[in-house]
Amino acid sequence: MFKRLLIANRGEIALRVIRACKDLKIETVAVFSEADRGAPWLAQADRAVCIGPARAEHSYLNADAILQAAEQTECQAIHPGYGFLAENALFAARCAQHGISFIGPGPDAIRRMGDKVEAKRTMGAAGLPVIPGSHGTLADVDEALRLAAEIGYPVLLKATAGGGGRGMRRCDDEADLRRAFAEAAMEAEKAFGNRALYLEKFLAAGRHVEFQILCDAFGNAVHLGERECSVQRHHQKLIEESPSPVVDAAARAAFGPRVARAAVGFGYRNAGTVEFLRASDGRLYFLEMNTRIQVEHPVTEMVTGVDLVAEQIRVAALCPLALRQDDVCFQGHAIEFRINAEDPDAGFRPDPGMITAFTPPLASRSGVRVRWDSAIEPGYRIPPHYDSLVGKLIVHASDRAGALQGARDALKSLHIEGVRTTIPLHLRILDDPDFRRGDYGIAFLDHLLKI
Ligand code: MV4
Repeated sequence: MFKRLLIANRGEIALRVIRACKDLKIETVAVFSEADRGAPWLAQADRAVCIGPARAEHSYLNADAILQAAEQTECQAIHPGYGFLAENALFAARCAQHGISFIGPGPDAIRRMGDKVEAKRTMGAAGLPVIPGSHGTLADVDEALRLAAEIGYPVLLKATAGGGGRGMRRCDDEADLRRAFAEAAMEAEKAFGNRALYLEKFLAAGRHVEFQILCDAFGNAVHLGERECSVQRHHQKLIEESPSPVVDAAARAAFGPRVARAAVGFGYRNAGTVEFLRASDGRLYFLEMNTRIQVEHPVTEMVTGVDLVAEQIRVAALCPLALRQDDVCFQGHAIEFRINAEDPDAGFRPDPGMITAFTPPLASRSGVRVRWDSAIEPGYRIPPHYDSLVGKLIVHASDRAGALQGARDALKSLHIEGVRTTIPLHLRILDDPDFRRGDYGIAFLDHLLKI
């Protein structure tokens, strides 16, 4: 096992990684930008090193500064968390060149899944269902028009180098597609430095269902079930739950192992998430793979009892998975609420500033477990330079109804003063009849907010 590990991240996920390291008896080195000097999570690490100014490009995205900090403090591994350098193949390769273990998959796997056309080809070849569309990138608008006529409108133009919904264009007819093609290519060039596009049949009224997998360096893999992540706005998830209200035990047991095998098939290792669009006919179609630990990993941890971050570190240290598929049991229901410092009444504009008062959430009933993943405390000033997540409330109970009940109590017991937060919006969602029935898709939140 590693003796010392550097955490190349901040906030709640930095604290989450520090906790896993404490359990594994690994020393921790935290890095921080000047905006995060004296931040609460830094005191939990064995050491903290400043890596540059507030702007992320000069600190949390500064590979040179992070590698230098890791070498100076003699760290054997770097955990990237999520965001920042977590899915940067070049950074993973540079860690290897420095003899440092990157806690994640190898650079080739990161690169392959970062190219959305290559990811789709890989997963399709591995037997996962993919959405009908172009086989590879489109040479020009004429190829797009020919293909769209074949598969039928509406279609969706996607950027090969995009992902997470960035650079997508829905086209309802030929005129739409003619207009959108050049624009989308230009936007993709500007945003990702790659103008390549591909095309798919547009599937309406879908749900976002993602499977968690865990693979070691020896070709062993397990799946840890799915998460339902359809409550989102502008591709920012707000609520995630496991199990999905629409995936039963038989579907999970049939589909999960296929997902895990597909990842082993191209040499994947470490934790990963495979995203699917669940169409209105109930079929799951591969969308993309995220080669990192995700914000919403705690719902899976609460349902399976597996410490995903500790497992990430173990498999990176070349420990074989101690867990076989038969050992993974799914118990009860977990739901996560992202508490962001945002104003839901102002288009979710970030609302950074001082937390003047703070009371953590409580579990008020027996049979309900509450987890609060956060690095805030009273008097903490949320800097304006990073994302607006201030904490994640995760609630577990024996069934979904119990989890929703416990969630309402917990959200009401959680007090954050000084900044606007998403807490009132969560309470409103909890009261929505469609949400309560589990009858919601990716359009749910947009509809709720328009009323
Ligand atoms: C789609 C789709 C409908 N049809 N592809 C958005 C994020 C990216 N991973 C893929 N996305 C979508 N791809 C086809 N062929 C609808 C979406 C989509 C979506 C997917 C998951 C979660 C939220 C979403 C919100 C809007 C659109």
